[in-house]
Parts: sequence; C-alpha cells; structure tokens
Amino acid sequence: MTTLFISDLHLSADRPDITACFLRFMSTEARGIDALYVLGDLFEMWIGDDDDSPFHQQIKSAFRQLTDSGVPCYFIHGNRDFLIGKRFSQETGVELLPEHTVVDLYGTPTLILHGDTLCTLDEGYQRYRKKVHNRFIQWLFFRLPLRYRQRIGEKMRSGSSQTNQTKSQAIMDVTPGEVVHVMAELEVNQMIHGHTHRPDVHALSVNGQDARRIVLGDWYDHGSVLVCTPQGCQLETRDFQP
Ligand code: OKV
Ligand code: MN
Repeated sequence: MTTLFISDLHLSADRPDITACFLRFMSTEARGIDALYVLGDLFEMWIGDDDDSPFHQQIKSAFRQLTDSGVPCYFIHGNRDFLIGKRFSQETGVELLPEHTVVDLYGTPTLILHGDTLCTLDEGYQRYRKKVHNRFIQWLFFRLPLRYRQRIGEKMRSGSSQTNQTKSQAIMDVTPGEVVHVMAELEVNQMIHGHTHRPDVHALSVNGQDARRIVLGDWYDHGSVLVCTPQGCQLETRDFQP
C-alpha cells in the first residue's frame, strides 16, 4: 500500500535528464501503487493543451499507460502549468483536482496544494496570479494562435527570472500564519505542498493540536518523491543516472 507525491519537475524538452528520470519513475516504481499525486509544476511552461509536440506526447503517453494499468493519477495546477485543462485530462486519464483539496491519506485528512497561494508576502506575484487566472483574460489568451502564446510565454519567463533574483528568501517562502490559517479553516493537521523547492517536514501547532507540513522537492538535479504508506511518509530522492 503506497501513495506517491511529486511536484516541481519543471519538465521541458531542454532537460532530457529530468525527462528520462521521470519516464523511468512512471514505468517502474509508479506501477501498482494506490495513487499518484502531482502537485503542480510538472511542466516548466504550459500555454495550452493544443501544444502537441513529440515531447508533450511522450509525457502524456506515460500518464496514459499508468492510468490504463489501473493506477489513479491526480493533478493540481502549479504556477507554471495552470493552463493544463480538460483535453490533457482526457488524453492522459489524469484527474484534475481543485487548488486546495483534502484527501484521506491512510486515515489522516491531508490538505494537498501546489503552495504558491501560501506565499502571500509576494504581493507582486499574487497580483500577477490574479490576472492570469482571470477567466476572461484566459479566454483572450486562448484566442491567440499557439505560436503567439509561445512567444508571450518566453517573454514573460525571461522577465520573471530577473524579477525573482531581487526578491528576498522570506518573500518567496510560504507565510507561516497563512499555513496555520488555511489548515485551521479546512480542519486538517497534515498538509503536503511543493513550489518552494525546500523539501522538509515542519512540525507546527494548529488550534492547539500537533500538525505537520510536508514540502516536496524539485527535480532540478535529482528526482524527488514523497512515499506514503499506512506507516507514514518519507521524502526520498532518485538519481538521474541510476
Ligand atoms: C508560467 C510564469 C510564464 C511565474 C498569459 C493570460 C496573458 C496565461 C498566460 C503565459 C505564460 C503561462 C500562461 C509561464 C509561469 C511565467 C512567467 C512568470 C512567476 C496570459 C493567461 F497575460 F498574456 F494574457 N500565460 N505561460 N511565471 O510561459 O507557462 O509563475 S508560461
Ligand atoms: Mn511553483
């Protein structure tokens, strides 16, 4: 009995090492598990489900093979791949979940999310997020041909990497008060998220009860997997070169 959680792979055609590690993960250890949860930023960028490059087909077919084999797969949007939609879900068999979802993890109610909504001190990012999540703005964006959307995405990404170099670590991390607030509201004492790329298990107190926040790692220089069984959860890494 095993449930696996991953996030922040930032897959792109430019990083065949990450892609290879992910495809191996999907065809070996993800087989036969109870469920796979992908908590956002599976892709480095996503400008629409109609982007059907051989790279995207390869990733989608890995999910299709896993869901066809009977493993339920779930996805929560990240800040990069928030445009993943119904067509991706139909092609892969992956179920898209709301941005804050409570699951029963072997008897423990657990809040799962990407984590960007917890970074409330980053006001610039939260303003940007509100705009690109706006349904009308998305409708306008989708009216553009794929090539234009690609060009806009590249422009926005080169602008953002410059902005982030000038933001402090505290601003880019989760707001501790927001974590407690969201957990209290949803009445959970376990939370799992990614986004900050700081894998760790944090003990905290929510309404006087012991609670914990598990942070998933990125896949920048090795794979990163949270392995959960009825006995507990463990953060693990996977070498690119096995
Ligand atoms: C993803 C991030 C680029 C951060 C644009 C409307 C607008 C969607 C979009 C374009 C960019 C996603 C979809 C990408 C994440 C960046 C730069 C910073 C901080 C519009 C709706 F505005 F043009 F109308 N986008 N892409 N960033 O390249 O994948 O998360 S992206
Ligand atoms: Mn992220």
